Amino acid sequence: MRDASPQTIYLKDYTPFGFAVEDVHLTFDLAPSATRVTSRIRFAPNPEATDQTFFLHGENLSLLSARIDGETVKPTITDDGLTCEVPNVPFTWEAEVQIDPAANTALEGLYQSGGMYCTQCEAEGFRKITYYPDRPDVMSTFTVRINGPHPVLLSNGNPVATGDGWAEWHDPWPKPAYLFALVAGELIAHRDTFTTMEGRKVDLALYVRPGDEGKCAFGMQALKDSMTWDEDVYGRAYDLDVFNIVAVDDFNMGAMENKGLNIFNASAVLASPETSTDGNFERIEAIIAHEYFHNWTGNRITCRDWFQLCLKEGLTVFRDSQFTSDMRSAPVKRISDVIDLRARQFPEDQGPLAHPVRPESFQEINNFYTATVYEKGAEVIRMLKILVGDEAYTQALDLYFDRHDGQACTIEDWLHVFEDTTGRDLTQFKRWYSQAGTPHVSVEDSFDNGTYTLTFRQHTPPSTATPDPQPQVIPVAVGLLAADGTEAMGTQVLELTEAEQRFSFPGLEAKPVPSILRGFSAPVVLKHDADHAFLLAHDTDPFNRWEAARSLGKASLLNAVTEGTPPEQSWLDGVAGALTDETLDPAYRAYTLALPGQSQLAADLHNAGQTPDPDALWAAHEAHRQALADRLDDALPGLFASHQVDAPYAPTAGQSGTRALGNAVLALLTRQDGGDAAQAQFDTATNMTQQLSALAYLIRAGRGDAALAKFEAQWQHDRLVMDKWFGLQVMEAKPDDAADTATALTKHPDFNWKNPNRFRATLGSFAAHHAGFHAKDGSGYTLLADWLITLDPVNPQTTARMCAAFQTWRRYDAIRQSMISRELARIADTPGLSRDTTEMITRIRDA
Ligand code: B3K
Ligand code: ZN
Repeated sequence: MRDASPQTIYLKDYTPFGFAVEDVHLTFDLAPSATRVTSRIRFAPNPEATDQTFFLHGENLSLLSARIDGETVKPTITDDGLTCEVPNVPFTWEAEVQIDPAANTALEGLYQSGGMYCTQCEAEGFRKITYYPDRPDVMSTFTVRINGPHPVLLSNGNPVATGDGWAEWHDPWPKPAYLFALVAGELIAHRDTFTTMEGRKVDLALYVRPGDEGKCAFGMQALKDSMTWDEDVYGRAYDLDVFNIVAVDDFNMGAMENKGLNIFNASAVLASPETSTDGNFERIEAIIAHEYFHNWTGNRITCRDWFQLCLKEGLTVFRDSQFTSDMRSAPVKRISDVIDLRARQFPEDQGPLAHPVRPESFQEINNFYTATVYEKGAEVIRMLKILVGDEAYTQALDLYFDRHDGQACTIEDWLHVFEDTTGRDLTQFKRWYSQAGTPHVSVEDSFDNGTYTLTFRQHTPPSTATPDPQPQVIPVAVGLLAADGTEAMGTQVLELTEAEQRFSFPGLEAKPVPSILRGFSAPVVLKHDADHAFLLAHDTDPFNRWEAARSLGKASLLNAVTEGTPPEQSWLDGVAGALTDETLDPAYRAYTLALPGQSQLAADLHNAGQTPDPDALWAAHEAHRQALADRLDDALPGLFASHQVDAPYAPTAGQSGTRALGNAVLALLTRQDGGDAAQAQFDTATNMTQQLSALAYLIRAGRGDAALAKFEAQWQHDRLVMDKWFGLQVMEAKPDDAADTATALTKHPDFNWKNPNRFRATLGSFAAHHAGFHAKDGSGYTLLADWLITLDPVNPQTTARMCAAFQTWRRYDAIRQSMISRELARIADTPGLSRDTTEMITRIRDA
């Protein structure tokens, strides 16, 4: 049972641990309900520490025995660890504890999934395995012996020896405990090898449950591509003899970068054309790259404390986005990253959960694995690269790896390498790490005597986390277009540092049309009355060209909601023009068709001082899609036919772009033909991308029942495909039916709510259904709250994460607010509520 009043931890209170750990030996005797963990750890007093208290973290452990230098000791045990008298010279600590992996439903520490044993230790799960200084600045080598009857016994590092019923592993690279991992089970290995640029031959293996061996090839190729890319682009080679990945069905997030033994949610690694969509393939490639890249940015150089989480996560997200841009299309990747940033990070930054990229306090660190730390953290690095230039970025990174290899570092260390490389003072830039909130940048322009002037104003709305935000360093990439659409000035990066700043461009013949924030050069809200139709037709910057279509669509939708106007001609014409422009990449054209999400439109209305009506937003979306279908009516069958892939399925950028556009057109066509083309596609589909999109449109058209039944019969045996079946029905439900659909699915015999993937597929999809979740009668709020209350005692991490569905509650009308408030109170008052969920609900209610 957790503390009634959880403790708040502050960045400013950091002190080093009183002891260094020289090496760690662990022995595991595996048994489902009574696993024995024996530890032998060499400690030495840390001369740099002022506090020499010997405190070891430990939670839910039964201590069977403890010895110091062979003598039995009796430590003082509390809920969160133990203290003990120790000598002030190096000594050996030995302990034996017993744990219960079979009862571990929180999926943190050592637990069981589908008959196998696996671990998740980041951030603070190792303390559920044995007593240890479970903090990232304590790094050590580990030797692990596993005794168990399973054919596969894995841990970090290199294999040392193995025998009947046991295996021993040694990890020569000092690491914090959060990177510890162990896996045991009846697993099948998909093997390959990779030779590094240093000539080291690495044995690669992807371990899966029997039956999944046909879904490994793509992940393995992605791993090899990642290894090559990190050598080519960052000069970083792999450093062990083996690299293992294990797929696990029950996992709280995507994957985990444990040294030499990455553990993956099965959904983030298993792929086949029949069972995975193009989007799944791209996500898998990115996650494999992300976890692999952590080997240098996270593992070799780790974080001093959890406040520095963005040091590894922001950088690694940035690196995986560079990888995807290189492997696929850079403009398309940028567009999808910005869509994601606006959908997930902006609401966080503009609501009660706002926190700086480097937070200054927390109660439960798992609650800070956020879009702000990850995605805004990556944007900050992207800005830094824009500001210092590509060459200096490469030099700074080389210095970072050189200077800090083997260390646990801070954001200060990170910024110093840039200051030392470039001579730049990054004091003001550092505000990106310390201030919460999204800066709003407004622009005015004037033209006088051949000189064009842009005036920028930046303002960050205050938040509880940052009540008095100061101006930030904002790189604004700007280009100027002449009236005939040619470029009057190529892209220049302007550096905003003041609240108000002016930039002049002399020597122009006529007033140009500005293209501002090209490539989305900073994570800000841009307020600018641009000539979107002109930019959509002429901008040479692919991001801003897409952004122009987006802005037209947004304006048309917002006018429809506030003024009741029909979809605007400029948007219809612009999108029709882009859609039929064969010079543009199909994937890009598909993005041009997509409307800004209803939740984002709700945020826009709220920011403009209005109260969003979810039903009106739904209706506006529908009207816009219908208007587009009508506008393109004649062209749709031809466009559909010309965007089909004849070649055998491959998850390449080219093929998936063609399918994305073909399916975006099919969505419109379904509105015109009642679903005949979608039915035909469903009946003949040979890959999941085509099958699932056709199914979605059939549901939308109100004729999905037979297809849903057929899909279920076809895929009942496949957990990951059935997650899609659960999710899609909720996503595609009409607002009035969404809660009933979700409720009915929770009664389905295959609704295993303790499995995070299935829970998220059903309830997560429901919370993301804007009009369904915000149904007028409050049924959506009650449904989600009921399930959060049910899940919390079983899996606090997944529960706490999903509480974020309520973070936008202050946007809505008084009646909805009071209904949400009641549900938040009901969750908060639940006896024994976890620290994770308590912190989230408190933050959401307080602001
Ligand atoms: N580092 C892990 C996330 C751990 C989350 C702990 N609640 C995966 C990643 O970012 O690569
Ligand atoms: Zn990561």
